[in-house]
Amino acid sequence: MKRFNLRVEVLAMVVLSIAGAFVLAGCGGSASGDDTKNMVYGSAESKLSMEPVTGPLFEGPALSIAPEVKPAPNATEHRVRIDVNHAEVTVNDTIKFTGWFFGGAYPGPVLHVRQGDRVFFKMTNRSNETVGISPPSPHSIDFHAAMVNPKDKYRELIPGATIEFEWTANYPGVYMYHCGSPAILQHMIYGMVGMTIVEPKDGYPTKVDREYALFQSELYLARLKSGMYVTDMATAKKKDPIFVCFNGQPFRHVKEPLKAKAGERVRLYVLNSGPCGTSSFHVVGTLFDRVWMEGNPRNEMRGVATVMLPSSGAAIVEFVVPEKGIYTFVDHEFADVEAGAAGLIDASGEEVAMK
Ligand SMILES: [Cu+2]
Repeated sequence: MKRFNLRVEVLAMVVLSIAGAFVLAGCGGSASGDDTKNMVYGSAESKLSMEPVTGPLFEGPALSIAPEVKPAPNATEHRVRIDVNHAEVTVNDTIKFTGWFFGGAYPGPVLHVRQGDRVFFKMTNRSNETVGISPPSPHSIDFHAAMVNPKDKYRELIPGATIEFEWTANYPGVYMYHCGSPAILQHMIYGMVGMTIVEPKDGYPTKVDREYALFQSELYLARLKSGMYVTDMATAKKKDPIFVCFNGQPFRHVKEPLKAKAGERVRLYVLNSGPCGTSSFHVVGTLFDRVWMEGNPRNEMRGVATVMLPSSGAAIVEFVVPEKGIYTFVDHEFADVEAGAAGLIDASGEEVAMK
């Protein structure tokens, strides 16, 4: 009898295991189904021209300047222009340097679209407009959010040249774009970096009260005898930045805190541009309720204190402001905090009811 029971139990376990495996396989099938079926591969060859361009350095409703994240336009096709220029940029009260920029901004404009959208992109290398500031130079763009032939779409533009190409945002996420002209390190430390946000087709699974873009990047500068500052490849090669910035300046958001209220849910699109170091992103006084690595909600972690971002890596982090206060965000690699990688979220004002 005892033996019979044992056999029944073993049999039952085998049946349950097989049934469980079928259930899991079914779930797994839907959870990890073939995303690539709905993706768009291939696009028309890029077009080059030499027509003179005037007007603003960036154009398109899908673009905004960090920390602002404008909503993705309600369209499935986006006309986007981001031109390259050379200009002087202010680092802090005493330091300026001549950099190379996308859309005249450091970091370049945030491009915000939805998964499946088509981007019709146009870029002119306008470095020939400011010969007095800095010699013209070839430039290019590399969108990490795109899946295209780099040899065609990411080709180098001589000064004055324009490129047009299109790409489809296949994956939701937060992705870097940067100049890919050699030496890439040089073009990146000159300031040729920016962020693309691709929202999931059906939106995010959470609703937030505030959202901000935080773009971390390193500056490598040397002081000349004249007192001027210039970009410095020697310290870049040693990975020894003079400044580490959120949104283009060291300690920028200490001077200009991001606003929130106690009780609110805040979403940060955090990208570590590098180009040489990692970021250990942390907000003092709270835990991340959601972390979506690379900005894709399928790559989810919960209850996270610190998120590790490689060079060019990103995450969306969300948290609830637990009570009134001022919350500091940092790269928890504290040498980077000394160099400027810290900012504030000011939630000292009125509070709202927790949802
Ligand atoms: Cu460049």
